[in-house]
Amino acid sequence: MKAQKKIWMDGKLVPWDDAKVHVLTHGLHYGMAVFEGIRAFSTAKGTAIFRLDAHLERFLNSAKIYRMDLGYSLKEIAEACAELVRSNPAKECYIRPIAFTGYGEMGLNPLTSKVSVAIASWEWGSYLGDAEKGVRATISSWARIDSRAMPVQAKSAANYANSGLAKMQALTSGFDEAILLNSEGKVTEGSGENIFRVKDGVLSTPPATSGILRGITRDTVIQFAKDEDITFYRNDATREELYTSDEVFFTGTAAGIAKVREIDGRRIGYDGTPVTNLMAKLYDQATHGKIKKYEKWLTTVSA
Ligand code: PPE
Repeated sequence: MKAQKKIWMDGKLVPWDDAKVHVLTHGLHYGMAVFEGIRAFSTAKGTAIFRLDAHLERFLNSAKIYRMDLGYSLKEIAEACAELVRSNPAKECYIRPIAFTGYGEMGLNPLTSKVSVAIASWEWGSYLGDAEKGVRATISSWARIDSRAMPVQAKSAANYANSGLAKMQALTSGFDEAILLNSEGKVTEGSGENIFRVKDGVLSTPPATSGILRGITRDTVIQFAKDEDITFYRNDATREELYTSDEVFFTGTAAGIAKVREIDGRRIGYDGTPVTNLMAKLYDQATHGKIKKYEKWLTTVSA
């Protein structure tokens, strides 16, 4: 990671190297942290953050689920993100707001800990390897956490222990990414992305109730499908339905739209990937301010 100049911490910009926490920070021990992943892109009008409000709404909802009082409004956090991007050298960047129970009290009870909020930004390139070649994925033996045990729709650090285990298993077995099934054996998502498939021209993705994080990129692709008159369903899929799909792709802020070329040794998309390609093209153009009707999704932060 290339250091930037500033990090926003509890209301002010501090030098990158000074953005530190104590080792007895409550959230580090007990997993009480919620975060976001947002991207800023270059557009003809300057640097712009993509779907900032949608990301911050999810951030506030994650905090609400965990009873964390952030002490800042959506507008205040949005302004802080903008100020941070303006202060750092990397303009096309990844933005990471995080809220966590801070230093002061130990013991499981999170209610007595003060909540800290921080925002960092840095340059983050290709996330799942070579986009042109496509991703080699595997179905994980780790099941996706169940909302009876953890609030899966909160983007909380604790949930990522599940993702991390699946990711390590995939990488050490020679794959690029894991696909997690839920406790009923239905497809949920990747370790850090949602998943879509195409069969006979029909685009589909698992419903929120399957146990996924409801992705903003997923929502963006659903909007593209509507606008392009592509038949689209939210429906459950089994592993074998993925194996026999015409196309499969991942969506996420870090990953973008990432084509899957193989799942557990079964080749996917060998007859071409027209829907994936269209979605990737629209996403690239929309994020860079090249499609008028999607300009509403961009918040320009610097000229
Ligand atoms: N599911 C999971 C589990 C997930 O982590 C992400 C984003 C998504 C779906 C897609 O959500 P969205 O970005 O709103 O389309 N993963 C973030 C964290 C990646 C990381 O390694 O850190 C991201 O892409 O920013």
